[in-house]
Amino acid sequence: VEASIPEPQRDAWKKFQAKPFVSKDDFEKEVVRHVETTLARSMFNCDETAAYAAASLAFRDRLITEWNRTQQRQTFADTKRVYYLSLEFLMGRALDNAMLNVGLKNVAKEGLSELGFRIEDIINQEHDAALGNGGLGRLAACFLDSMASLNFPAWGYGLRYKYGIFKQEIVDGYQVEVPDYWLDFNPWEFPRHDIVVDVQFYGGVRKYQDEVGKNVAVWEGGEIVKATAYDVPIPGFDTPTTNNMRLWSSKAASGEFDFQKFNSGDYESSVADQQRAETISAVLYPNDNLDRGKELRLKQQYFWVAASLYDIVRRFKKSKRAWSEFPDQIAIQLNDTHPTLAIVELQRILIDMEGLDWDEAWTIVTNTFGYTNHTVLPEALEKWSVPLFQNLLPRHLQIIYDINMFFLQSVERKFPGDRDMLARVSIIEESQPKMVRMAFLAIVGSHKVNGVAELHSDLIKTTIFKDFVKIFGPDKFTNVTNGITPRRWLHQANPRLSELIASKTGGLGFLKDLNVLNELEKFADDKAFKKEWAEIKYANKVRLAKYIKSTTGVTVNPAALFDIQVKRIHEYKRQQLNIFGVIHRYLTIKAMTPEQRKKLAPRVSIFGGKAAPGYWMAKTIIHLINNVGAVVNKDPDVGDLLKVIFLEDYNVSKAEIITPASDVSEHISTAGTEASGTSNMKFVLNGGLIIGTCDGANIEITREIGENNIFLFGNLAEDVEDLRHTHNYGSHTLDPDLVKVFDLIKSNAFGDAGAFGALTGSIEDHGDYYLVSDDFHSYIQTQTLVDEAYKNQEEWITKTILSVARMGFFSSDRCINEYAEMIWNVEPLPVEKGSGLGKEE
Ligand code: GPV
Repeated sequence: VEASIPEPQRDAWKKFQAKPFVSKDDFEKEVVRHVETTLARSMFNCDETAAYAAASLAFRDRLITEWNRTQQRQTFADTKRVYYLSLEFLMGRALDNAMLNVGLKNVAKEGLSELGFRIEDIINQEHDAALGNGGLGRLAACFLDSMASLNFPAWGYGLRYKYGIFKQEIVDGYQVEVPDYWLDFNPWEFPRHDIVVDVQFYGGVRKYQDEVGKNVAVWEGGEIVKATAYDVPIPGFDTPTTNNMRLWSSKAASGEFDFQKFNSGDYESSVADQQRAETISAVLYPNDNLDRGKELRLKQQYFWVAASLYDIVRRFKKSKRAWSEFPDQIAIQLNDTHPTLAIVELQRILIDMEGLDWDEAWTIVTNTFGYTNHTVLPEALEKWSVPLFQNLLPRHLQIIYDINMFFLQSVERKFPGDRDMLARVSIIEESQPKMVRMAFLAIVGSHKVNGVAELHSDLIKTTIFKDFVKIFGPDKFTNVTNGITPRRWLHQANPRLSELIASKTGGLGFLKDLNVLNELEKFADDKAFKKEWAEIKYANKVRLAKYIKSTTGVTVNPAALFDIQVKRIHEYKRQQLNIFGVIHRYLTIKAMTPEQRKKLAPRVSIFGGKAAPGYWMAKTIIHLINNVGAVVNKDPDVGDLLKVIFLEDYNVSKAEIITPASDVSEHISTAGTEASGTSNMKFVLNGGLIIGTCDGANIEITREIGENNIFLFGNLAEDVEDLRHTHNYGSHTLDPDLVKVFDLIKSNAFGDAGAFGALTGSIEDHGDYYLVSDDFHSYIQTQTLVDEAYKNQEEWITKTILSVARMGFFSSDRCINEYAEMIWNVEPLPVEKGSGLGKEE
């Protein structure tokens, strides 16, 4: 029931409408009010936690006012909306972002200072919202920022995990996982206890013919779990548009607990039911680029998809439009295959609940969805066992079989008699047990499929989805190269650099049109500019050096070359190549004369990243890095020339400190394995150079910034398959320098070598699938070039300025505009800068 206030009473509402604060005084008033009322504290009892809480609540109130207006404006305009379905949103902290996006950070800074606090300390109180694993989740967060900043009517839909990605502790060199309970105090979410959706699981399907002979399917029985909405406002930068991220939380259908069971004395099991339902949204699966096929994960997926689609369809039905207009009003983007069930769920709603014909419904479905693929790694491609599916979602399995039948019939018409083709492209894999191939279902049910960088989009067309290009034609497949939001990854993470750029390019306009950075080219040889530029890099390195000292106890020299690799630990990302290279450097230093040592550029090798808890090889790599650090960092022969640091618990807020402090960063995946990578973009945008393979977005970064400004090495994607074949069926001799590294490890130089046997063995004895040995020589040589180039600081600085100047392409704003035009067919809803927006700049 809509509870709209009648016309005559609305004047009172308008008179007292909430007004977002703009001035410092009004901000302080809000903070004091929240301290004294919301938090029930006072000036005698206000620590930094309380000040953080009050400042956040003040900004939250402000955001929610704009959120309300935005939603009203979008509903009234009734234009097409985008729904971005993602199981991960790696948002990081919200306060700093909110202050900068509404343009009131200086107001808040002065206000907090008058109230007795330093803004940095307050910002640091916030717990990261870490509802994601890595690049895929952070991409979703950057996209939300861009969609709001560009005024697109767009919502994100996800799960409100009680536990985000685990916190990583390093104990004796090993990774230990600690649960991340982040909801203790979260001012950024609004529980919507009025928005609750029933989600059904299990049960069975009854089929019959109705009076007019139509086939009807009824999904009945089973159990119901309730989905409650929690809304998180997403403020755009320098615009009032404030979009919504809606996260679903699960609860048992009977509320607190089952009163019937309770009354019949079965108290324990009624509480147990409750617990079981809440398990669905309890924890984020900590795997990156890996599918484990667990039932609870499928439950999460359906729970989230069913609640989101119910919500979307409910909103559409209020408009009283014909169903055929659904795709004109709604675009749904599937962030990887995780939400692919949405395709089946919409078809089910249309045919089972709304009574549409199959074909009519299917046209609507396929015109609504777009699917983004983020990997070609076979172990990451989702498959669900048919028996598991049959049990959990019996009606959906039937619909999948029907979708597959109609699809295979169309393939048969196009390629008559090609049985192999039918077997290859079938959505159902005829294995034991049979499996549902989610990527194939996503392709068949979407109108566009995109990869996330040019090489990757080419690879999916020529490898894993080759047959589908033949079936649907090449136009169904497209590329949208990833991007990052310059608001967080430049303005927020690197305020001094942002300020310098603003002073030379006429204000903060570059944050809305990143191509404006081009204007920096003319300063690439400007002495005074270069000096300021270098000073900022140095200051950022000092900041990181302090952080390293305080967290690891190791002193590093900020004048050394900072070489950083931070990302999820994965064999394909090849942190092992990096650490073997470090060991090689250690051997080289040990063999040098004191004179030779004087000529070497001091280096700090910095690693960070989490390993999936069940990924033993990744954990072994972490262990080796830490053990190498323990030896190298206290070796008097080495001193400042080499330090090896592993930063614990890498996350978004730490990335904001780490990224601006690199001289070089490493993006060294085996060619053809990293779909895009996005931290490569962040590092270059912050004035760091890259050492990288010809993989993912590295290739396009090279094209944009010029090959003189990047250190590329290693085998090409096109040669990887042959090399692997040679390893397995030809001769496989290891690189001699790598053999020396292995010999040192085996001499127990870094602790009991037994601990690293699986790692060295994967390369020596098990085919070296990731081509570590093949690329080792080229990697070492390129690192030597880095050493040499760093000695010429003048040229180095010029390279970094030119690189930053040419990074405009990698704004996530460019990405979102491409999605909007090529996939979603949506327009922004422009909005005049109304009252209430901060007018700082
Ligand atoms: I599939 N990605 C990720 O972070 N987790 C996953 O489970 C899968 C993909 C990443 C890719 O590995 C990156 O190359 C890419 O830049 C990122 O998704 C965003 O597209």
